[in-house]
Amino acid sequence: VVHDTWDTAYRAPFQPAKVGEAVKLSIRTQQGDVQNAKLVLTKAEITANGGDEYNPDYAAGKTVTYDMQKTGTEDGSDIWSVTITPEENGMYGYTFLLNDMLQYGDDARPGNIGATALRGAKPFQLTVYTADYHTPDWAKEAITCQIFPDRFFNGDKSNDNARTTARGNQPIQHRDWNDIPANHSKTPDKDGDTQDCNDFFGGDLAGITQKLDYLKDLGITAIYVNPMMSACSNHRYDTVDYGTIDPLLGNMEDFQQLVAEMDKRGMHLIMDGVFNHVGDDSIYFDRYGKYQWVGAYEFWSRVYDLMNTKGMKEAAAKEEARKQLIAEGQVFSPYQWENWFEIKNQKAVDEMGEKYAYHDWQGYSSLVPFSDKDLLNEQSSLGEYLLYGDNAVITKWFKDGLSSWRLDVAKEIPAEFWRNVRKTVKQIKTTKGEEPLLLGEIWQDGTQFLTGDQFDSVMNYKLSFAVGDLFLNRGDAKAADDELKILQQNYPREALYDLMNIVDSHDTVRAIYKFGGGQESVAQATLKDFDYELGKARLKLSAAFILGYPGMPTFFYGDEAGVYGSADPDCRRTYPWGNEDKELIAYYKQVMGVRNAHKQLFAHGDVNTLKAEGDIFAYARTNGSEAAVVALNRGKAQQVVIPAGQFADGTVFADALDSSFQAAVSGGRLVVDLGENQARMMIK
Ligand code: ARE
Ligand code: CA
Repeated sequence: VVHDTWDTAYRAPFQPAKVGEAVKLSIRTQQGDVQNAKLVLTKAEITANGGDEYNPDYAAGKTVTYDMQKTGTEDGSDIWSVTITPEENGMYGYTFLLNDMLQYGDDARPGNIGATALRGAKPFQLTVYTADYHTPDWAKEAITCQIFPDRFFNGDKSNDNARTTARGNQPIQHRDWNDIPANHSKTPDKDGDTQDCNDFFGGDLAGITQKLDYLKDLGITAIYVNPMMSACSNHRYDTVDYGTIDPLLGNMEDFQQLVAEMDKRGMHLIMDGVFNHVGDDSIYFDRYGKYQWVGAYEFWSRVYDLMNTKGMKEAAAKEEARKQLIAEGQVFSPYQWENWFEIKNQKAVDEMGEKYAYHDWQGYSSLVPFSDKDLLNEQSSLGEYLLYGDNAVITKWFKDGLSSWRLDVAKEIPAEFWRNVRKTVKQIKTTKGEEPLLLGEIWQDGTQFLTGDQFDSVMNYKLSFAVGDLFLNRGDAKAADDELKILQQNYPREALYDLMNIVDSHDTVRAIYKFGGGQESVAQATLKDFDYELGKARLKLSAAFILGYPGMPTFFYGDEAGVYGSADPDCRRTYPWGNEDKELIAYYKQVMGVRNAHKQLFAHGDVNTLKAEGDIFAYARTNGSEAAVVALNRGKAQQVVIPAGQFADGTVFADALDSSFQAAVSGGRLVVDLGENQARMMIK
């Protein structure tokens, strides 16, 4: 029995289907073996899978069974086919049922051919997206730099002490720009936490503004800045106030200046939207009782204290105590009325049940998730505040010049909220008069978010694994190509072309360190822990790869300058101003230049793999009359024969990275000399 999702004889189209578009599915069985074949199609329910993962649940979904027709017999096989036209967007799964007893489904190896099973066959995935799904062209055309603001450039020393930090106003710890970040696990704070993240280097928004010409000159057209709203830690995922800029980074004027200067250079700003949790030391939670508004934590502990002192024991007394506190005329934030947060208070648990136990985010007590995600709906003041209200956080920042949100821990927030975010945000234009970009932080397959009703894009960790681990580190170009093919099959083209293509981030080891053989188990990497030159050679390959590929190539600040480091926080070292690897910067500038010089082709053109074998990866980009062939060799020097039958014989490709090299298609092949760890970006 054969069904091959990568072969249009079995599944057409290859790409996801638009709502209302016909999909033809076929299966081949041994001649005479099968008397009837059925297609079992299920639209997945996306449900929380125990913990935090939202996964497709096929068992819970709506199932429709279609009879297949025997359409012919060839080479000893019967061919069965059926054409379906899904009417709703979403993630679908399908299996085949033969003779009403034998199932055939995905065998879980990358892509294509499946396997038979008596029961429980795993469905093949089929993506159906809304007919009007559109993502911003500026993102497809962008080259992005990701900046961790404390570590990029200290442009304003006067703000270095603009605030204290959490836990009863500890002073912030300053470090010398040439130091490396403290290893957090060694510095437990007074609550016994090990993730205090209280070492600061002074980087700020003024610093980014002052270095815009550097970024522009490199070829960067968009900047993704890690959280910059008021917070306590150096990473600022523990939001204190969604409405203000962290004083250590500057103020609203600095923000406006950054945006204005970016505007002048045609650059787009992507900001981190952290809407799953807030900081414990925030105006919303106020664990330390620091703010004028009484936050949720403070409020509920006061309620229970009151119940205690007055000996009020019953459930009804809680309500009484609450009213009494309000009557005392305190300034309450609107937030605790609906109990936005879960409270760490045994009395609360006893009184109201386990639901009110306080859960921190993944064991970090400084991050407090919203207790009840239903409160993100239109009827709640939390929903109002974040999304639906007049000056709601999510829309407000677009008025201030934002072009995009990168949405933190996207899978822990219900899809319904993201649908509403899209509905709201897509009605507004950015201050540049453009379409805003919604980009989710997703590490796994992101299909469920990319069917037209939620995000435009996700962080493409899948590609970083395919290109960085499978191809560049292990030398298995075929395995890498298979992974990329799965993305091409699962993600609608609109999404595929603005994915945030990365090789590393603030959450991973630096790519140069990984490519040079560095191990994550080393907390603070030194040059002895990896091979810098090898790492650098492969880093260059990765840059060429993603600059030639569809999607939004994104670089973590300093990668281009030779910054290395192990896992968080070691990957967040300062940018080495004055001590950069100039040769590496020149290379980045060159490859970015190639993409920017052929923007239409690289941003919008078709892609197809020409060769993916062992150390060699070559792919073509085509767009009307334009064409390019990107060829990479992560092994020893060799002459490579690249199938290029899609181009007419005699077509000449010239390497934009090496003016001395060109090759002409001959007999449907391109013969290309590739040195050790060499990339060529050859333009027709
Ligand atoms: C801090 C310290 C670290 C220290 C750690 C433990 O910085 O040095 O090792 O504590 O002591 C933010 C900060 C982190 C900080 C953390 C807690 O940036 O530095 O760690 O807060 O204070 C999963 C999530 C994904 C998440 C990653 C990190 O699904 O959403 O883990 N990423 C975002 C941000 C982070 C941020 C937060 C979330 C919290 O990008 O920077 O952390 O707001 C698999 C899974 C993924 C998983 C991934 C990585 O592939 O599929 O789900 O991501 O592995 O673990
Ligand atoms: Ca500063």
